[in-house]
Amino acid sequence: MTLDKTARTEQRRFADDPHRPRYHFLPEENWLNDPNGLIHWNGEYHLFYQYNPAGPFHGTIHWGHAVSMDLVHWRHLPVALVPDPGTADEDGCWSGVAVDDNGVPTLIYSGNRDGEQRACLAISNDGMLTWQKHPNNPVIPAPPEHLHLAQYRDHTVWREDDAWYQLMGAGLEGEGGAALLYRSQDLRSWEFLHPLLVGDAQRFTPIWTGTMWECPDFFALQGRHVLTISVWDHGQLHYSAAMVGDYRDYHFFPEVEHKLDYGDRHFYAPQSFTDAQGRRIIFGWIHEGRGAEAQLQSGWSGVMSLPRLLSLGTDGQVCMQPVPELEALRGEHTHTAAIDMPAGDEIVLPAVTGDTLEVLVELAPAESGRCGIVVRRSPDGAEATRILYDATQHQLIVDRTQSSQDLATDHNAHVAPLSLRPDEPLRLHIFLDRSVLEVFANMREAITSRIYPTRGDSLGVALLAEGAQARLVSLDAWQLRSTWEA
Ligand code: DQQ
Repeated sequence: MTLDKTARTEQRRFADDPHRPRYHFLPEENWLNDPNGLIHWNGEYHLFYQYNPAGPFHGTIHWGHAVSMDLVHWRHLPVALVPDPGTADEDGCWSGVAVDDNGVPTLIYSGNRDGEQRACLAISNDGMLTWQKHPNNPVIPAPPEHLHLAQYRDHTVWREDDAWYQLMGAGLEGEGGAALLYRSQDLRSWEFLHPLLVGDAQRFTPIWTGTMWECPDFFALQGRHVLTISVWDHGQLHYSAAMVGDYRDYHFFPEVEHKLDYGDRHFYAPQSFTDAQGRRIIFGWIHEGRGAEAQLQSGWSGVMSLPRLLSLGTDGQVCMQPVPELEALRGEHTHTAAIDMPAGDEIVLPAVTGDTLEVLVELAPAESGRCGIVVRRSPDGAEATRILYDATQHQLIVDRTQSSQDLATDHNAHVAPLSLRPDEPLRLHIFLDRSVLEVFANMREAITSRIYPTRGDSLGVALLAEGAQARLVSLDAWQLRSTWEA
């Protein structure tokens, strides 16, 4: 990342912070939440995000803005949207999207006023450096009258059959989350059509979808349609979910429904976009896993996930993989050849150590027991984060029970269903960036997590088999470079 003077000052300020990521995107300081307005414009990737310049937990939400040529190295740009007193967004510029309106970059976002959110619009005439809000904001002044809405905000907008279409996230009293479909000719005047889909808060299988769907996103993928939502309930952020199915006559017929990432609120409010190469790329907000006081003291909160490429897996589910551009971060490489992993002991890999690592590991599990890899391990094993495949339970687990001796940080395990076929190896692709851990397994599951080891020597990597012998097929590890150095 090329840094201006302010950014350099911030980097010096945080130089001794052992939890601050080195290659994930985050603002120079203070609060980040949802990715917004993702768009590939004139060869540059634009990332807007929910940003609170007053610090974690105080003040109003703005739109931060950054730009990148390669999805990896970002340059901070001036704050894009600031709440304006006396207008529809005076209490915050909440989440939304960017579209190309015949050459004019246009934002649709939720203006927040007096606890209500309404669709607002802003355009840019100078290549997205400054934004002019529409004088008649909000462009959708009120929700549909006949619906009993408990919640109403967030947007996705697309072009179809010579018109613009929009989904707004909602919660219907006594029913569940919903995505409300609107149509417009000009992005400024919107006609409500009907709910594209309504959830059922009383249904718990295959997953529960809560009482409100935040940040709906809707797009075509490999001949099918995907709706992603963020599951909200009475102020609690739960997880992001994906539904895959067919879109016909302005209705959506989902057939497959699953959690998008099993790190729950550590991959929340995701938003995706299509780049010039036709790739569908998604970012999510990686929530903190430590208390409010620790966030206030650190001076920053919230991290953007790595960009992930979306595809449909052989199981019909949405699959996320880190984009190949991330290979640009690779530094020193180590390869570990095949070895047997007897049940019981952890096998420390002395050549692989650090807190900013990419690891590609292939293991042959037994038919029972657990095997995996340990990261951020102190030499005595007192702190350790275990990433394990449980062959009996058919689960991938990020075990955080010993991740930190700071008991005020999250210690629960994250668990994803994962059934390997007979003879199918466990293939883990792991990105460790100090307090951030992103794990991708077998082109199927993802677990994003946060860990806060307290010890400076919690840098070790080890292999682990429990209950049955396993085998390491191969392990490649790279030290990853910081994107914060010029
Ligand atoms: N965050 C935004 C809302 C969205 C929520 C406000 C999801 O627009 O519903 O910052 O994290």
